[in-house]
Amino acid sequence: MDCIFCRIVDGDLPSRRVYEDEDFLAFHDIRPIAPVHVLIIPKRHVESLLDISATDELMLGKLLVLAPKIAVSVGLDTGFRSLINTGHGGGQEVFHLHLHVFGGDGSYRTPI
Ligand code: DGP
Repeated sequence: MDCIFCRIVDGDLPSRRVYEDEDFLAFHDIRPIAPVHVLIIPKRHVESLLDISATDELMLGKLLVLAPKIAVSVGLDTGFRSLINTGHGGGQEVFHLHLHVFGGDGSYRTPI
């Protein structure tokens, strides 16, 4: 399996990290759609929301609890948008679950 985000977790590919703990990593998106655009990922490889089960409830809850903390830490203290693309039909490009957190000028519209 060759997963770009697993390689970022392992440090084999560079990224601009903004947060890391035992289970999660957050880093700036390489193709930002807003002035600030970060991705939050579980370190464990999960392809998408199509592949999760009840055993992932804690991980998904932690992901959402982390999002505002990380958003504020990168300057999005007045709010942010969040997005999860799921599967080919949902426009997902990288098949390692990630939450987009972006914002910064409030002048853009919902991208999809
Ligand atoms: P999605 O369509 O939801 O799968 O979005 C994937 C995002 O990942 C896209 O906004 C660009 C970003 N991305 C792809 N490859 C890399 C990479 O190597 N490094 C970083 N930082 N971001 C990447």
